[in-house]
Amino acid sequence: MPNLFSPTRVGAIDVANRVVMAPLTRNRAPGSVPTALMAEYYAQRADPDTGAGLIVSEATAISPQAQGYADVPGLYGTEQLDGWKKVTQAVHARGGKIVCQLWHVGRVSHHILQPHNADPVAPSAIRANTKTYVIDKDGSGHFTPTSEPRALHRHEIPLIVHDYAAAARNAVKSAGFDGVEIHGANGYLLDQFLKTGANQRTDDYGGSIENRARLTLEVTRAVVDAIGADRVGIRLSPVTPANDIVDADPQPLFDYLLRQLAPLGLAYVHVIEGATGGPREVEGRPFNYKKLKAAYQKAGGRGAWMVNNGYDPRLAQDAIASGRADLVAFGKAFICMPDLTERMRRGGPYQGLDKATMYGGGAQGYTDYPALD
Ligand code: 8OZ
Repeated sequence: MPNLFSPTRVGAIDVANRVVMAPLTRNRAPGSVPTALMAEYYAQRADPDTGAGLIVSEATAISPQAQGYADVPGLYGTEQLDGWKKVTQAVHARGGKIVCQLWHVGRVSHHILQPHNADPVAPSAIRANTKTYVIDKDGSGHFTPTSEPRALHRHEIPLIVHDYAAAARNAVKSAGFDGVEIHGANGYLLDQFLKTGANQRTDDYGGSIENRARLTLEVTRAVVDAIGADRVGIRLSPVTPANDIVDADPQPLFDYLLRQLAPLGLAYVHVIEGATGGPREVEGRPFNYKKLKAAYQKAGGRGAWMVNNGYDPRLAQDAIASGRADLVAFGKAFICMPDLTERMRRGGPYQGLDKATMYGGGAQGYTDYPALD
């Protein structure tokens, strides 16, 4: 029977344990370029004996337009790729594995973060009632409401699909990542197209479930064509309210999406259960994850099933031992415990998170959380 500490295969990637470091936005990449400090941070969590079997990088912009927060990294410029190369080399030197999370924020942005101060793009011109993170001229960072988006023209959509594929190629071929994770969750561009609350298009990307799922499927196929399915995962959040997103009827939408993804042969599917970073049950938004997984597998979906959100060591161990999941991703716990896997093996001790240093800043609250002796 597998447990949290048993090795497995995630597509083409051999992992030493079932403990995954979830993608975590930290806003420590000035000018979108990954730094040496970031390499140290990821390397601290990459040891296959004490840390993550697999690291999913913080969300990374696939293009300038894809950016929605200050000081998040990108994956489209030479300097960015050189910066990431240092990160992946540091992780691999410790024996770890790391995939890059491919990100387009869509409407969750601010015009001051966009090329030529443009309005952020979205399926429809509906503002998200949420905040983004900007840095003022004096260097102080703060959260501010997103700006009004504009609806994408039909002819712009293939360019975005192309940007995802190019970023995936950059990640694997230039930056040395073991694979990529498509960010289809948390109210960003792909989730905006999927869900009725943000998508009111009247063309073939809006309306029916088939139409709303079209962009996510086109992006996934393009990324698979670029780097091979066995190095591609996708993250989804069927009922999260994050970034003001909602769907009128998420179960048939996600059951359909997973049935369509199944034949592609992805390395893994990563599901956020409930409200991202919050309760595992969302009031008024029931969802059957078991049914979702069954729909995927019945349609031929193999690959690993990764779960996330509110897992404690016991719930995680149960999920693996019962076969309900193959991998469990931990976010906040990996910020404050670089050796989380070793701590779970020993049954503790666990240490807490300093929320004040989550977004922006330097080494404090980033690379200075102590490991066990
Ligand atoms: C927290 C702050 C900014 C971005 C996500 C990429 O929710 C994020 C994110 C989280 O997926």
